[in-house]
This record gives sequence, structure tokens and C-alpha cells, in this order.
Amino acid sequence: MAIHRLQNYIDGKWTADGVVNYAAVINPATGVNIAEVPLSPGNEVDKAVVAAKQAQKEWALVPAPLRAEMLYRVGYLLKERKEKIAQLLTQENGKVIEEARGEVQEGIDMAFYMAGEGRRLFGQTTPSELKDKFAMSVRAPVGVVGIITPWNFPIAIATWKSFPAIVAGNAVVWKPATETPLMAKELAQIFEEAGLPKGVLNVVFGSGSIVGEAMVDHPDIRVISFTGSNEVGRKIASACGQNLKKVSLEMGGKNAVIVMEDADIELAVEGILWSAFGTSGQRCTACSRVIVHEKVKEQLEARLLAEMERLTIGNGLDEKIKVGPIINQTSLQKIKNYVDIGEAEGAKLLVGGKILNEGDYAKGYFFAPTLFTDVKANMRIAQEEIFGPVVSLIPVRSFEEAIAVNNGVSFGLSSSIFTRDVNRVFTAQRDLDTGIVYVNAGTTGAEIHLPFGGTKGTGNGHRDSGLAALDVFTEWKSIYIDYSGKLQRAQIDV
Ligand code: UN1
Repeated sequence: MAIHRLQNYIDGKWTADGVVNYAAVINPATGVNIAEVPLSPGNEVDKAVVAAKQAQKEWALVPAPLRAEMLYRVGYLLKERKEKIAQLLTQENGKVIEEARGEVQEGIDMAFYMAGEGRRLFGQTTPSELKDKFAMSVRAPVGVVGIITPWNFPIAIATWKSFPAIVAGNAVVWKPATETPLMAKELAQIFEEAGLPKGVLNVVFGSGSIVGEAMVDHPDIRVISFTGSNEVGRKIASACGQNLKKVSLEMGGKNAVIVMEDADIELAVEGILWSAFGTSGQRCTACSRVIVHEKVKEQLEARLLAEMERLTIGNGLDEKIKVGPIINQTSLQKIKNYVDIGEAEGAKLLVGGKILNEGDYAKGYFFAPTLFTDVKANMRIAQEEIFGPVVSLIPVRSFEEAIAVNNGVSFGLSSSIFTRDVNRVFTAQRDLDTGIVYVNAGTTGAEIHLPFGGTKGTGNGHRDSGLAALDVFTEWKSIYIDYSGKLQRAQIDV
């Protein structure tokens, strides 16, 4: 069977122009090559920007409620195709089908939420200090925006970025991750069917070092919104700094669940399992540290071990499977290296710690859910993002120490605390230095109508999702209308 070759989507046309090289798209559960993705040269970005620039002028003139109507249609199409898209998502990304459905649902939610904003897009009126003068500020589109999205949430994160950008009147040039191009194809097709004018959304497949860099350096792309690794994010930030380009970065976490001595232990175990091993730990929000009060440490360890043994690992298309594969060989090896580092640092490996390569596992990239205990807060496995199913249990003696350990990492995306003490609940929500805090729930499961992002090394102060997303994709414009009939000088004629 011929392998399906994907094409770029530029100015409303699917095109292979200019593309010489392709990369294989591999189903990480089976090792089967399911498609080929273009590795475009940088000048395809230029073509996309020319189309986007032209289209944006017209698109910005369409009243926002009508732009939103198109987005409602996108939402309904996503809803109609939810199952088909989820099946494809599991095949290219590996996440289990239940989670794939959940991810498509995030996109549907985002469509309806942002479409609603098309009838708001509130500005502000503000009294002028002068008589007979009207002052207001409105959100104006920025122009052409560049979005760079990762493989771990290939459809949800694309919707978090493209929907607010488009409803606000921008045009988009999008570089999806090369591991997960099928989601980009599905979404672009849906936009097309929903009636988005040509050129408003353009997809250029390719590598970060060529397509990504061309976007970051392009003078007509005014905003870059990126989700991905810390290393790449920092490079983008410095290039954007040089080019005085607005940039929004979301670069992961080292998220912890705190379990206090008064916690509902069974609930905490469920929360940890879901957040640590869902998506095989390949979420920015994944729980990779458990900070546990020493009084309940043994109890928690025993319960976690018992439940981890019951986790089914395999091809996520099978509804019974709870933990799917790792995205590729490089990630698999990186996770294994961290396990070796943990052991060398003196952490105690309780279970897992190995690549699974027997029988059917050998065809894909599988890693056994892993639990370390007696981990010290400053060990590398407790400080660095592993992006895999590896959890470090760190014992502490008090609530204050738990908060300090949670905050003692360079990331600040998500955190969670299990406790029944109401005073600790309120103190924790204030003192946990992360952009997202959960009480009596794991570290994952953010909802799209709240801001998503974090403090410190997680980002640069911007947020995806929620109303905050509009701040990334709009400029505030302040407008003064003088109806006094004379020249009034602010600060002087008052
Ligand atoms: C990510 O891993 O980058 O909160 C996104 C969650 C999901 C999104 C994760 N709603 O875990």
C-alpha cells in the first residue's frame, strides 16, 4: 500500500511545491509507517506569510460575530468527527483512545468558547480628563501570527492558539510537530469546510531548525506562540527579543502532588496514577514528583505499587489499555537515561525503570511505569523534566517543607495538594508558585476557559486558553474622539 504523503496548506491550496524531503510518521505503538510528512524549505514559510498577509486585511474587516460563526461551524465539524479524529490521534501519537477523545473534546470546547468571545471581544471606555472628549480602548488584531505546536497535544494545543487568533481577526501560519501531522491536516480541512477564507490559516510542515526559524525570523510575522521544550523555547525567545517580536512560550513543568498526613489516601492514589501515567507521563502538566508527609509515606507507597501493577500497557486503540507508548526512540532513551541517573544519585527504584521490548512491545516504544522513592528534592530526577512515566516520591516532615519542595524547582506549571484541612487548602493555593493549582485532584485536567500556563521557567508570563489567550493575539488600541470643536491639550487645558 502506498504511504500517504501529506501536503502543506498554503493560500487555501494543498501543495507539495518546493518540497523535496519527507519524514516518516510512525505509529509509536506498532512501529508502522502511517504517513510521510513534508520537510519544507524555509521559503514555503515566505509563501504562507504572503498569503496570510493578503488574507488578513479582508478577514479583519469581517465583523467579529461573523468570524465567530465560522468558528461555531468548526466546533460542530470537530464534534461530528470526534471519533474518527480520536482514532487517528491514537495512531500517530499513541495516547490511549479515551484520552484521545478527551483531547478532541478540548478542541470542541475551545471552538464554542472562543466563538462566544466573537460576540464580546470587550474593550473599555474610560472617562477623558478633558470635556467633550470620548476615550476607549479596543482589541485590534496583530496581523499575521505564527504558531508552533507540539506532538503531545497536537489538536488541543493547536485549537488553543489558532481559535483565539482567528476570531480576533488575525491570519495564521502554523508549524505542527512533524510527529503528528495528521491532526493538522484534519483541522485545516475542517477550517476549509467551515468556510474560512483562503490564506487565513496556512500550514507549513517541517523541522524547527528550518521552518520554525524561518517563522521566528520573518519580519511580517508579528507574534510567535510556542509550546514545546525549554531548550527550543529559550532560543525562540532570544531570536524574538532581537526582532522585537511578541512571543508567548509554554515550556513544561516539574509538577508535584503533595500528600499530607490528613489526606484521603485512596483519592490521592487515583489522582497520582491518572496524572503521572496518563498520556504515559508525556504532558507538560504530568505529575512527576509526589511530595509525601513521612507519616503516610509507607501507606502511599504500598497502595501506589499495588495499583501500578494493575496498569495495562499497550496499543491505545484497545479500550482496556491504560498506558500507551512513548512517542519515539529518542524519548524512550531519554527516559531510560533519567532512570539510570536516578539510580546513580541514590534514589530507590521501587518498580519499573525499564524499556519494554518483549513480544509485541518490541515493535513500538514502551516504557514501564516507574516509581522511585527516598528521592532528595535536589536530585536531577526531582528537578528536570523527564516527559515520561517516571515518578519520584520525596518524603517531607511538614506542610511548610512540602510547599518549599514544591516551589524549589525551576518550573512552575501545575501543582496539587491532597488534604482535608481547610486552612492548608487556602494557604496552599496562595503559596504554591505555579500557574495552576489543584486541591484534592491530580496535576492534569486543565479546562480550556481558564488561563493555562505557568511561572518561572515554564514560560514568559503569557497564557494559552481562557480570556488571557486574547492578550497574546491582540494589541490594545487607545482611541480618543474629541467633539468639543476646539483643540484641547491633555495635561495642560484641564
Ligand atoms: C500539555 O501537556 O501541554 O491539563 C497540555 C491538561 C490538559 C492539557 C495538557 N488539559 O493536562
